[in-house]
Amino acid sequence: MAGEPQADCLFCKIIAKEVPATVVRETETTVAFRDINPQAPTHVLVIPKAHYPDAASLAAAEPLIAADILREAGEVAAGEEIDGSGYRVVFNTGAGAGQTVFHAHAHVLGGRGLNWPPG
Ligand code: IU
Repeated sequence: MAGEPQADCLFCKIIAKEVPATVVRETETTVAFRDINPQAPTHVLVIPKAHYPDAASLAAAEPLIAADILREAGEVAAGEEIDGSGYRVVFNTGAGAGQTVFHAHAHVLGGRGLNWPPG
């Protein structure tokens, strides 16, 4: 069923605490944890507990949870004290855009200068 945990999904395993992660925030619908390969001093992933392969399919099926992801991204930025200096929220969507884990996730990046356009 849509949104159900997937046995072969790494992020579903992190939600189930079968795979360790450094969790910084958790709500009824989301988990935020530090990226294992940080690209900035703050690099946190915010994921829905429901399994959807990318942000667009999450937003189509569960718009309130998609909104939770955006609100939590802001809470992470405030908690990391990068909200004042600026931060970036990124949803890589599709392999061609660099998506490697097909469970929707927002990257929250900050703590250094961020160039535009991104690579
Ligand atoms: P992407 O947008 O799908 O490429 O992002 C996936 C991220 O998941 C990437 O930045 C990885 O470093 C990160 N990650 C992780 O934090 N822990 C893991 O065990 C694995 C990937 I595999």
